[in-house]
Amino acid sequence: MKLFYASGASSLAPHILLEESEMVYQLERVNLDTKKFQDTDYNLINPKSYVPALEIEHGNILTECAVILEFIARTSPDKSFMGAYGSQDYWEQRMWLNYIATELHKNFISPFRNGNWLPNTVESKQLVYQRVLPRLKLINQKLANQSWLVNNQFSAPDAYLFVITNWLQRLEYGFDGLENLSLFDHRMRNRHAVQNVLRQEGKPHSLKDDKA
Ligand SMILES: N[C@@H](CCC(=O)N[C@@H](CS)C(=O)NCC(=O)O)C(=O)O
Repeated sequence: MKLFYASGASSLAPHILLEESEMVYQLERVNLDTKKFQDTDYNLINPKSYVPALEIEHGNILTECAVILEFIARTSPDKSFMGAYGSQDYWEQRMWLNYIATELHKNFISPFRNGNWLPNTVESKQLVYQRVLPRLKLINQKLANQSWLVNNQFSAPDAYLFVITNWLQRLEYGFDGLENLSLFDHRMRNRHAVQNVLRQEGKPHSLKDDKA
């Protein structure tokens, strides 16, 4: 399997799950400014023009972060990254994956890269925060009495949530009123696999705009 990623982008979630899985995988770093990896046009791999993408065998590409996370979970069933299909845990994990993808991920990144639909201004940054804060508070509440999102065990949506808590820091929103999320972020950073991945990925991807 080969993961196409950009440092610190949402591809961080499948990267963490791959590392946690202890499976053999390869990485291909994509430059989101040029949409190239090595000297190749990344749009040939993923015409949607974004990361993550996971090549599961030559020419067979999966996209969409939540789907890739579920695929990795299914490929390493002994790790319990997702419950058995149809179980209560499974449906809760599906709900969180969808919630993070639609309510947080896409609301979060809008203003911070050239070419996105909101200009990169102070006002945009405040608008984004107003939009995501109630959603973050809901998760903060959920984490009041448990360490992980579902059944108090690390699972696929936790890897995705870490992308968001990592962005909260990177975009300097901080964790005011979100103390349980801050503790969650610490728990994630203490995981061996997460430390490996952060070390491997290095500095966040955009050089044009440090807030991207
Ligand atoms: N719907 C996609 C969205 C992926 C996405 O927005 N990826 C961002 C990075 S977090 C990206 O590569 N954007 C392209 C760009 O910034 O040029 C998913 O859920 O995986």
